[in-house]
Amino acid sequence: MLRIDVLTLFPDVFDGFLGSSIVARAIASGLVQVRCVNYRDFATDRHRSVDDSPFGGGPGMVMMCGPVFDAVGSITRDCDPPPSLVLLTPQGERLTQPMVNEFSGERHLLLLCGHYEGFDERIREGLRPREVSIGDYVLSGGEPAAMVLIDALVRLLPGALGDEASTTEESFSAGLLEYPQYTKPRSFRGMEVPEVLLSGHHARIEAWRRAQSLERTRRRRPDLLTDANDSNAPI
Ligand code: JBB
Repeated sequence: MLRIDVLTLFPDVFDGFLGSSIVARAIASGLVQVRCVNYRDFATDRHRSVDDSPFGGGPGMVMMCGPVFDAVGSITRDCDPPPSLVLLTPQGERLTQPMVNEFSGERHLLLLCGHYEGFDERIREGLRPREVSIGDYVLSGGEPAAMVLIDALVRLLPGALGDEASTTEESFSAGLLEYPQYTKPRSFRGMEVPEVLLSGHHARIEAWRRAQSLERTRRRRPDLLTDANDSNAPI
């Protein structure tokens, strides 16, 4: 059983995600446990502050050390071995499938989601978390990034995907984009399903799909076809 703790100022944001489809089933099957903990429960002043203005001035607020260290301490206290800490931040290493594969081998992860203008630097200095970014765009908080990581991770846990999904993944030529897919009806508003898919000729269908995958990958994501990216192949 993989254990994932999430530190966040907005635990409710995870409710719909954790209650849905593959993640919900993995939790129900005991493959993974996900607990969300609010930093605010570790605030110490009467306003339950978790952020304050930056030394040196400037706009916005910064996540304070106290509630973050105390929250991490309270989760880590009884843990042997201690969890691997992951800080979601635009300053992090880009999330890739090989990185997700690595995380899926961990027993216990503690994800730290930030808000405001970021974290007091001593949180990085004192906790030495692995810093992870899901991409170069501005988010309001680390929660969407944490959900991306959890989703990618849970799919790799043995038994997390039903028969349907795992079959799809098996047939997916590793590291290529998916080929075009069609379902009923054969004709829709003048658009037809390619004849080869209706032929029942399995070898020809396989060849067509392979060619479509390659061509689509070459056009849209040529970066996926370079040798340097061999290890980026999903599963
Ligand atoms: C957040 C996306 C963190 O670590 C930083 C930083 C800068 C701005 C905001 C935040 C916290 S919210 S986490 C991932 C956005 O540099």
